[in-house]
Amino acid sequence: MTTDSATAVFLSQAKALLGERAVLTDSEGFAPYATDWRQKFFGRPAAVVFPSTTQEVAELVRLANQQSVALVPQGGNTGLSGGATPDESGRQVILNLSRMTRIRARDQDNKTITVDAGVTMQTVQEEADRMGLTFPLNLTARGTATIGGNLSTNAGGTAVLRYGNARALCLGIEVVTAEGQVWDGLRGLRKDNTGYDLRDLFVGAEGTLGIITGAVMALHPKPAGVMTALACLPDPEPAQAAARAVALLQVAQECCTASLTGFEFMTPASMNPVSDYYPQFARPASLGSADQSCVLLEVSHAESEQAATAMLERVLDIALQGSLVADALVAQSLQQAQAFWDLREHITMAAAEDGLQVKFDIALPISSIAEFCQVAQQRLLQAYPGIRLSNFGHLGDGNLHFNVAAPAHLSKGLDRQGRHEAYRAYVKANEDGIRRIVHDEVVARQGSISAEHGLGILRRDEAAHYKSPVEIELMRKIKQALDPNNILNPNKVLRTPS
Ligand code: FAD
Ligand code: 2HG
Ligand code: ZN
Repeated sequence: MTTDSATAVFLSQAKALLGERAVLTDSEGFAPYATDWRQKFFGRPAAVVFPSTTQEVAELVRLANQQSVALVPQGGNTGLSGGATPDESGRQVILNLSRMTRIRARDQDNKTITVDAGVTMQTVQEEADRMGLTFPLNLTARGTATIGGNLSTNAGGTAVLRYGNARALCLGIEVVTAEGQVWDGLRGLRKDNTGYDLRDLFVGAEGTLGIITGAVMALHPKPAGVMTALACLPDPEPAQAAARAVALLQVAQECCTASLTGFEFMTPASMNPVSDYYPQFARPASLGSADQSCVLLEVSHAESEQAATAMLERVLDIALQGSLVADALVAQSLQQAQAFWDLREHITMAAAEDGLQVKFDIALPISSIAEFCQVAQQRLLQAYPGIRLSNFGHLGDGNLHFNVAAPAHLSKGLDRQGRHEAYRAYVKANEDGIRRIVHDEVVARQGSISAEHGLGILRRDEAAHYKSPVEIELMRKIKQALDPNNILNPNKVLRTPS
């Protein structure tokens, strides 16, 4: 039997199982599923299937395994590494979990919530809020990104500094294995040392080892007061500003300890597109000058808003006196705090509106950030004159999005479409070289080439380049043991051996 006829058998079985409406085979409807959020990767699936229960997922995987049909798990399709995009063979089937939206249990005393994998991050945040608690995992795509996707990418976001990433907030999971068995690991325990940590194997596996169908997530008490400030740094030179931001981070951590819940760095090149394409979310005109970088600080206090304000003001006083900060605004209302976050959260959207970039998601020891920024910036500008270095990110976690945008002059006189084509062509021609410079400098400082977005297809080969053969071999052995027929998201994370 050829793979194509195997796919046809699988699809007729899938239709019998789920009903015709839950199996999309009309290629005209593929667009939202076959391409990634950035429109960098374009796949051609055989179909998109939409199960709504764990049992349906298990049956689908069992059938796919029988027919050797490759499945590409997908949640909200907001991933930034191409992990949820099928290849161009026309044979892979997208297994989209967005119809699995049940809240399975709310446990106030244990401070946990148990959800289907297709529940969005925002829904969990809202449920937690109704329980008088908080679900602190937070990122801009919260309305679409799913808990299954968050766990599979081990997502980070803007509160990792205090609460950890998706892995740290996950107490238990339910998984459908590559053979279609269901592993019920939905334990809500904070401690559990009973052998190999299977949960943590599936978290961050980007759908290559199993399908996450449910999860128990940890909730936290709500802080009584949350205060936000936007500070601008004196240095017009972005690498120096990064050094200054690191110094500010040290002060903020000393003053606030665990109450520091957000510390986001933004260079002018990252904020300028927000002014251009989302002027309503631009940086406040009254704060510093347009060539200065900013830091968004958030402090959460268990006692009161006054206590949070006092803490934040102390940090800013010390910073202003020590010339770490040129100017700062402490949010005077929830609306103003939201405006500061809107600026930060629209960087990715504005960048996408500007055109394709070379995206980075690097992690470094905090102590190396300043020197890294200086060296990487110098090397990049020398090799690629005119590029715009749109550096921003979760500096408090040592995680920067050291993104590179094409030279602006390439779009002179062009309309939006022309600009997008010109920048796409530039990225295509130069991406490999740009990535090599940045990632060589990252790895030279014991950093990571992906802090929170994962490898997917984007960084798969680079991971193989930088990781030791021992590490890659161990990863291959795990993949072989858990997915012997290579039907789960093949060729992602690890290249399928030819
Ligand atoms: P998808 O994109 O659908 O899938 C991502 C990966 O997980 C794929 O490999 C897929 O195969 C796999 N997968 C999905 N669901 C399952 C499942 N149930 N079982 C097994 N495998 C599965 N990420 C951050 O970490 N921090 C940020 O601050 C951040 N900000 C973002 C801002 C914007 C504007 C956008 C568009 C994205 C941002 N992201 C960020 C990236 C993205 O939102 C996260 O990676 C998110 O966790 C992906 O969730 P998803 O449901 O969309 O997953
Ligand atoms: C963020 O921190 C996301 O906003 C997206 O991780 C980063 O656009 C990016 O490169
Ligand atoms: Zn990020």
